[in-house]
Amino acid sequence: MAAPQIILHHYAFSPYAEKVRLALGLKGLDWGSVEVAMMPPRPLLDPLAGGYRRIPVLQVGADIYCDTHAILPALERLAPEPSLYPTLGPALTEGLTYGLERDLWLAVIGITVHFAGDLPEAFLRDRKDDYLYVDISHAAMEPDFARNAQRVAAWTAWLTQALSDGRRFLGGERAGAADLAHYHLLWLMRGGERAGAVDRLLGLQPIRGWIERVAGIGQGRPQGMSAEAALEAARNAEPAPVEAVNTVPDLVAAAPGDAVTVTPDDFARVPVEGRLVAVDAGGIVIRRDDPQAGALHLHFPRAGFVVTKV
Ligand SMILES: N[C@@H](CCC(=O)N[C@@H](CS)C(=O)NCC(=O)O)C(=O)O
Repeated sequence: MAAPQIILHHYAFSPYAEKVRLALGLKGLDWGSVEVAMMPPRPLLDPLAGGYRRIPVLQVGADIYCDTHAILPALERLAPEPSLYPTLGPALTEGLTYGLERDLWLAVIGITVHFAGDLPEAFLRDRKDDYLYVDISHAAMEPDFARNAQRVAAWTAWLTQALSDGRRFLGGERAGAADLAHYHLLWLMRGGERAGAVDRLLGLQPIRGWIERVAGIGQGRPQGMSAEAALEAARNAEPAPVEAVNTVPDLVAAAPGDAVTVTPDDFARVPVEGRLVAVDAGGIVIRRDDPQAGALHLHFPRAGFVVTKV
């Protein structure tokens, strides 16, 4: 069987990866599944992602998509039907889900830790020093539990109200990215043995049918792939052509061809170096020439990333 063209670098326990696995399922795609460690070092992903350390990362040949808000639009371009954006369209869905995830992420982790107890010491240290910059041990999160629970429960109240007219998915009959972005946050909190307690806390009993429907979308057709094979696929490919352009010069003071860094402005603020190819309303593209992976285009969303000329 030919190796799939779409490759996801991910680990099982990652909620943002779950969002993308379900997007691949919604579109019924074949994909190469490269399992990475739950924390660095990730020596075979670094040549592709240039040090961007968050998971998931999507690869299509020599094009590397960092962040789910770059990954889902890329999947939509590659395989337009069925759409990830029924009813609300891509702009509104991406905008709303970006705000939702960003606002709730630490509170969702707080609720997860409340029920799950402590995670391994090395994991906690990694998340504090190099990802969240917050101590997510049980002892450190617990004083904020009531605030976190109130915040997340206010959101799940909106969610249950939205679904209370009996619609199958948030946009109506067809599932889309809005469902996935709400679901993956619940997926983290409700993991393991926690589902019953979390459902009671957040009033999720009435929407268990929706939760099961979203889970039932499945993950498409993953095919296990080695990290070496993914590197090889990048080496053997050329990045897809992109028009060199900066449509927002007042916001990003760099021209195509300039050396720049692209850095997340929230978590895991590791600068990725390259040459600017394009920046416009839709996203940021930089080129990297990597000794192991060859010429690459790295794609980032505009929201949540800073471009700096070096
Ligand atoms: N805004 C990012 C968030 C991604 C994210 O925070 N992913 C988590 C895993 S679910 C992560 O990278 N954790 C640290 C790590 O795995 O190194 C996206 O939409 O992709």
